[in-house]
Amino acid sequence: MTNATRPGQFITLEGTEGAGKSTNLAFIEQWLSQRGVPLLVTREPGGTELSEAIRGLLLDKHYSDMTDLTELLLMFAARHQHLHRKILPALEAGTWVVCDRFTDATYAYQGAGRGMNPEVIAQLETLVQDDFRPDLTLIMDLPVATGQARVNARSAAGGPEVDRFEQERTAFFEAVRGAYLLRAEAEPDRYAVIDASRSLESVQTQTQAVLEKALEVWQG
Ligand code: Z5A
Repeated sequence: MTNATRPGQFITLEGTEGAGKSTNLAFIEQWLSQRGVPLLVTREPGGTELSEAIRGLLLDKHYSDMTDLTELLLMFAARHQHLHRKILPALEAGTWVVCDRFTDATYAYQGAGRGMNPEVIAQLETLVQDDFRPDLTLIMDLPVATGQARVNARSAAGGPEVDRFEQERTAFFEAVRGAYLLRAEAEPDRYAVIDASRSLESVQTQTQAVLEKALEVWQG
């Protein structure tokens, strides 16, 4: 099933830590549901029972000796299960799927962050997804320091503990951010870059403009 022939739309959200993906996801869910769009919200790594179990391994600080290739393969193992057991069946049934992170995150984190060869990532992408790609990807962009300050404030307020990725240094997240922006620049039709450093209200206004356009295109 190619992007052009599937009845549902596949939208992904990306960004560095603390960019506000979870916050914006709730807004997207509400905005689309109010317009009668059948919707499934999910996340990566995760989204199915098995993929969530793999997520547990990937985020667990206990596995500090995980090799970069193990990490990459686990990301794609979780993705194959998620794609075939949850995402594709929903899209085929005409449901829109909004996913918190997808393969752009692999290019950004495992590719630019960890230094894994992008050609190897591309081979795994083809193996796992064939030619399946998101219809639209929103990149929530903000300076790394701003995102880190938000995450620290959230932790100080009793939020979740930092995970294996959030322990990384600033340079790692700078590389991740740079990779996202390069991908958006290379394929402007698929990506929308949201200025996530702005107020919540401004982020929602930017997001709404992107969704309105997507809905218009989909309705033909
Ligand atoms: N990963 C990978 O390496 N490779 C892959 O292929 C995939 C994933 C798929 C888990 O992802 C990790 O998996 C991730 C990359 C890796 N690690 N990292 N980093 P995740 O998406 O579950 O984890 P996350 O990126 O760490 O999510 P997060 O820290 O929860 O960020 P968020 O969802 O973007 O932020 P938020 O919770 O919506 O907002 C953070 C705080 O900021 C919160 O207190 C909000 O109230 C506040 N906020 C949000 N928006 C605003 C605005 N506009 N102004 C002020 N304050 C705001």
